[in-house]
Amino acid sequence: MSKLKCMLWDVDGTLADTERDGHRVAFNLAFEEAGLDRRWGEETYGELLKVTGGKERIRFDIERGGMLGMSDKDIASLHARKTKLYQQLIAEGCIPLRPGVRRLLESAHDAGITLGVATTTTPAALDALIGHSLGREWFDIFSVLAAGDIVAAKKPAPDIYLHAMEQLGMVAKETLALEDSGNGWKAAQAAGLKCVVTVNGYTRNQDFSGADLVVSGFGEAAGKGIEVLANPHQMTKLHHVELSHLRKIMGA
Ligand code: XBP
Ligand code: MG
Repeated sequence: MSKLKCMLWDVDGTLADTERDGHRVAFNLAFEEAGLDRRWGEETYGELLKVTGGKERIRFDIERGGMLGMSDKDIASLHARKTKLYQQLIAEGCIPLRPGVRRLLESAHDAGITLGVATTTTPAALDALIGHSLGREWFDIFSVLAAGDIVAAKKPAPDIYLHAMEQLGMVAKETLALEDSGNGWKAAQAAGLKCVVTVNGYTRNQDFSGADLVVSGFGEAAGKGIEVLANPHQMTKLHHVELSHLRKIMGA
């Protein structure tokens, strides 16, 4: 009997590379519309990603002197506009799923594994990505969509994972997290979960010590093969990540 009963997926950076060309662009458009002279370049945004949550990221930038004199209400309305602009970008189809994501999701679903989302992003942004990049049927396939302010503390706190598991009635030893960032890995680890990390340009050099597998992507059988950055379960011939590898990580 497999020990892998549930997979909890991070969203930004894991399902799709949404940060640089999605969220960052939407933040900058919102700043421009609001008459603010702040713009987040690609490198600056990479530094700002250490702060999870869009409202929290704006507040952090204000506190370090980026945009002065904004109240919490101003931040909330600026962020609400950013979310609308992000939804429009996603609806235009500018952000595809990362390689192997759909294949792994489908094979897990076919195998009867419970699937859920555990993300920091705003529910409306999550809905846009699911609806446009994955397909509307996934609103029914995912058994939980845990997102944004539903918990008091965002990643790296474990709260969103604990919340998702509670909603599903799942326990940590049967649940695998899929993440792309150091903050996400820390959240999964603190929730007691095993975790596979699929890095991207922003997260490649972050600390994933202790993670169960760190790869450059999930890859595809027909692709050129993934780069394996950490493989503590010593799986051989890892050209792309398959469900069998994830089962092995869970111990079955
Ligand atoms: C990523 C985040 C989010 C997004 C922006 O979360 O930290 O804040 O950058 O989204 P995860 P919002 O990788 O856990 O999905 O502006 O909607 O917060
Ligand atoms: Mg992420």
